[in-house]
Amino acid sequence: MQAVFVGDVQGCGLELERLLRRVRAACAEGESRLYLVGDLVNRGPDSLEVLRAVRPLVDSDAARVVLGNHDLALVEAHLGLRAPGPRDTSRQVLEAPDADEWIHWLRGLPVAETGVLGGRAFAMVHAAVAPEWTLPELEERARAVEKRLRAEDPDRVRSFLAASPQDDEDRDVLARLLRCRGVTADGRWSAREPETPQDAWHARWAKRAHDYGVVYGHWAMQGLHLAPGLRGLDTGCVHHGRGHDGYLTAWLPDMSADDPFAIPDAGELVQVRAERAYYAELLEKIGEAVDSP
Ligand SMILES: [Mn+2]
Repeated sequence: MQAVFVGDVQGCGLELERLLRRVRAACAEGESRLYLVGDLVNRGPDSLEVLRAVRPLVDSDAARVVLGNHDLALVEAHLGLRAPGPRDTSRQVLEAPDADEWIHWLRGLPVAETGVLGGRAFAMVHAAVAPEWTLPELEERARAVEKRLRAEDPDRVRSFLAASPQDDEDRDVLARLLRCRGVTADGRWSAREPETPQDAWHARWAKRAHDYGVVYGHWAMQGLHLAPGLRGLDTGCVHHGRGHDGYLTAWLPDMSADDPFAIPDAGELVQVRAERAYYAELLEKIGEAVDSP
């Protein structure tokens, strides 16, 4: 079965539809399964439509999705832990008549997906893994986080999400998986663009010669990242025009390769250019100055 990894959609429903049409044409010969790196919602115009398009695919096992920080922010807003800001177009999900059900579905999403591509294991996370984690260690930590997100009692979920990462290791793991970009030699991590003495998380991960590859998103300012063992697929569709063009990207690995994460990549990239400058339009609409990256 052909795996199709899709970068951050962020409410770009039109581009997702176009991308899936092109991917279907590319996979006409056989079965495929989509893997979405998370952040289905927010900033773009169609958060609810994207959820409605993706959920049936997940329910029928035609797609797998990991939770992104913008998806989690919806859960937090629903639980009263944060107030949506003017740039948060994903509010439309909270205002939908079936909002409770969407929140329940979102908090049931995994925070890490793992499997095998060709001759190599892989992990898909929204933002990052810790440089030292083996694949079983990642899986163990992810399952612990997911269990807490899926607690039946919303009060338990609320207190988990409100916990300080210093006091609750699972909360720290959740934040790292969904938001990390930089790491330091002493093991600390940050959500910001890395500056000396920090390195990109994947630079330190790559030094460890892991036996698995990582597919991730979350880093539009970095853009497409193709390196041995690593595929970063956030090509900033929703940030089109902020200093560069934005695309929605799909990676179709060569499923017959011993190492589909090798460079040069024998797989295929399918990209759809953003139809409009969604983020600039949004800022204009709410009366904020249009920023550059
Ligand atoms: Mn993100």
